[in-house]
Amino acid sequence: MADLKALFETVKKRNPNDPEFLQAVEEVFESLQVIQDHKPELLDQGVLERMCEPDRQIMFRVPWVDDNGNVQVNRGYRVQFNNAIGPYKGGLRFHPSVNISIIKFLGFEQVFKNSLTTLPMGGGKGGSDFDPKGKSDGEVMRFCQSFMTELYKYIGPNTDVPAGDIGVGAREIGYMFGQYKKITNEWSGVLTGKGLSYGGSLVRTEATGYGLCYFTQALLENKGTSFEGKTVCISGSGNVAIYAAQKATQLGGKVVTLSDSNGTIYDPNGIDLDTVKDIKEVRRGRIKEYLEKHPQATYMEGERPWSIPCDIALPCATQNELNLDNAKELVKNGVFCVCEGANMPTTPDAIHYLMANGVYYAPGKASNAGGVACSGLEMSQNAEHLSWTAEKVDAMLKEIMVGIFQNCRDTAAEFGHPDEYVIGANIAGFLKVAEAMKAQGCV
Ligand code: NDP
Ligand code: 2IT
Repeated sequence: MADLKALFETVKKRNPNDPEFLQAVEEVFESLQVIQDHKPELLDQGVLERMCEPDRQIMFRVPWVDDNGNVQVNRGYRVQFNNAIGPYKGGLRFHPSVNISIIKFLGFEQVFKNSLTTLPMGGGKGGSDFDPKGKSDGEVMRFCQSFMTELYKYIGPNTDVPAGDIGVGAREIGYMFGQYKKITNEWSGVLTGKGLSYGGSLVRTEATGYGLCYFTQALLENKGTSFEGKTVCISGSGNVAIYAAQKATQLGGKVVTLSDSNGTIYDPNGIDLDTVKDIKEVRRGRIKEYLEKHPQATYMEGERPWSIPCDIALPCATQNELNLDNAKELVKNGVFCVCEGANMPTTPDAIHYLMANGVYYAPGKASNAGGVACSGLEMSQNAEHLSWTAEKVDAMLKEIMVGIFQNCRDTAAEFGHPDEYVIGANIAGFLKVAEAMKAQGCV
C-alpha cells in the first residue's frame, strides 16, 4: 500500500530543485489522499510511485545561427512521462523561463489531462529556453530546424507526438514538421497543430479556448446559470486567451480584460477581438497597442487583470499567475467561477481560498483539455488520411468537454467531495492510467 506522505518525501528528495514539479505533484497527492483513506487497494502495485518518475528525460543542445552570423546556443527538452494509455502526447514551450522543473510539471499534469479526454494518449512535454520574441522568421526557422534535428530521434506518430504551447504556434510547428519530414523522408502525423494545407485539423487553433468555455458552460448549466450577461476577466492574449474570449462572447458573456507579460487592458465595453487578433496574430505586437484603436479602454502597465470586478475569471497566460492576494480581490469583487485555461495558473493557497469561499474552481488539467483532445482528433484524421468538417470536430470537442465536466463532477461526488472538481479531475485521471499500468505489469 502506498504511503502518500513518505512517497512525497521521496519525490522531494529526488527533485530538490524543481518547485513547479513538486507543486503539481503535491496537488495530486492531496486529492489522492481520499483514495488512500477509502480505497487504498487502488494505489497498489506501485502505480503512483511509477507515475511520479518520468519514463525518460531528454535534454540537448540547440545551436543555431542568428541574422548577424553569430552562433547561439539554447537548451532543448523532451520529458516522456507516461505512455500507459497511448503514445506520449503534449506540447512544446519556447520561452526564456523554460527549465526542467517547468517541463516536468507540465508533463506530469499532461498524463492526467490526456486520460480525462478519453482518447488514447499518454503524457509528455518539451520545449526550450529559446525566446521567439523579437526574432526574425529566418531565425525562428533555423532554431526550429536545429531543435528538430535532435528531437526527431525520440518521437514518431506512434511514439511521441508533440504540439504547441507558449511560444509555439502554427509557424513553429510548420518549420519543425518540415525538418522532421526532410530527415526521415516520411510524411506522418508526428506533430499536431499543423497547418490546414498539410494535415492539420479544423478547429485545433480554437480548441483550447473553445473547450475551456464548453467546460465552463457545462459547469454553469449544472448550477442553473450560464455565460449570459456575465462579466468575464481573461488573462493572456495568446492562442488560448483569444479563443476563450471569442467563445465566451458568443455564449453571451462580456469579456472586459486581456493581458500580456507587460500589462493588462480593460475595456468596459467588451474587448474587440478583431483588434486583438491583428495585434497578436498578424503583427506580433503588444497588448497596449489596443488603446490606439480603443481610447475608451484602460491599460494597466505591469498589472494582471484580477483587480477588475467580474463574475467569471479565466486565467489563460501561465503558471502561478493568480496568487492569494488576487484570489482575495476576486472574491471581494464577487467572482463565483474560476476555470483555468492555462496550466497551473492558480497558486495552491489561492485555490484553497477560492474554494473555501464557495467559488466554483476547475483545474486546467480538466478545463483546458480541449486543445490536446482536438490534437487527438487530428491524429485520428491523419491515421485515416481524412479531414473532418469544422462542424464535426467542434461537436466532438464539445462532447468531450461536457464529458470531462461530468466525469469530474461525478467522481468528486462519489468520493464524498461534491463540487470539488480538482479532486474529481485528479482521481478520474489517475484511475484510468493506474488500471492500464497494472494490466501491463511492472514496467
Ligand atoms: P501563447 O504563447 O499563444 O500566449 C501566451 C500568453 O500568455 C501571452 O499573452 C503571453 O504574453 C502570456 N504569458 C506567457 N508567459 C507569461 C509570463 N511569464 N508572465 C505573464 N504573461 C505571460 O500561449 P498559449 O495561449 O498557447 O498558452 C497559454 C497557457 O495555456 C499556457 O499555460 C499553456 O501551457 C496553456 N495551454 C495551451 C494549450 C494550447 O493548445 N496552446 C492547451 C492547454 C493549455 P507575452 O506575449 O507578453 O509573453
Ligand atoms: O497543455 C496542453 O495541453 C497543450 N499545450 C496542448 C498539447 C497538445 O498535444 O495538443
